[in-house]
Amino acid sequence: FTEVRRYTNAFIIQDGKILLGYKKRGYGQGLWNGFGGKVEPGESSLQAAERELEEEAGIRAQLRLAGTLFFIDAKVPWAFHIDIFVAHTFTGEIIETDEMRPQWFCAQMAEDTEDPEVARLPQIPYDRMWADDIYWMPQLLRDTPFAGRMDFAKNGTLRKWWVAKVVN
Ligand code: 6U4
Ligand code: NA
Ligand code: NA
Repeated sequence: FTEVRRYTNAFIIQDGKILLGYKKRGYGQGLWNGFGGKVEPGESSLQAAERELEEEAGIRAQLRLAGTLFFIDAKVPWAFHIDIFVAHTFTGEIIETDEMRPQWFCAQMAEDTEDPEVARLPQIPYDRMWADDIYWMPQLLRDTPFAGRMDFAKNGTLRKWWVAKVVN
């Protein structure tokens, strides 16, 4: 590959639940993920993340950088630099869009869940998410800054990865 392309991915984590979207089209179709997309020319990744969250889920939030990931996918001739953002509050009404079907998931261990409504939510569907997500989602849920690197093979399997905590 000869290019790096910048992307964003944003999660709302609130009261023991996490908002994910089912990707209805394009790259990662059929997987659950945060809301996000390409950073446009002239935008910061924060601006892009807030714009994409509104475009894909209909809501606005003051996002904060939670982590940074660098992916290589043997099927794609560029590398992905993805900034992961989080917010604990948002404004507006969550809506389904052409690209994403939003849904809340339980973001706690069952034994930690006191709110019965949260306990009834489905668990985070790691088996229907990008294979790397299970390695950094715990850091995101714990509010630990993280960085990572993942290599996907042509057949879609995760060949190599690491995730580390950012300490300063
Ligand atoms: P268009 O259709 O051009 O508007 P856009 O919404 O800008 O597309 P899209 O949806 O293709 O971009 O962005 C890809 C999304 O997939 C970004 O949110 C980043 C995310 N993504 C890509 N590889 C990922 C991976 N391995 N793990 C992960 N998210 C990934 O969790
Ligand atoms: Na997108
Ligand atoms: Na876009």
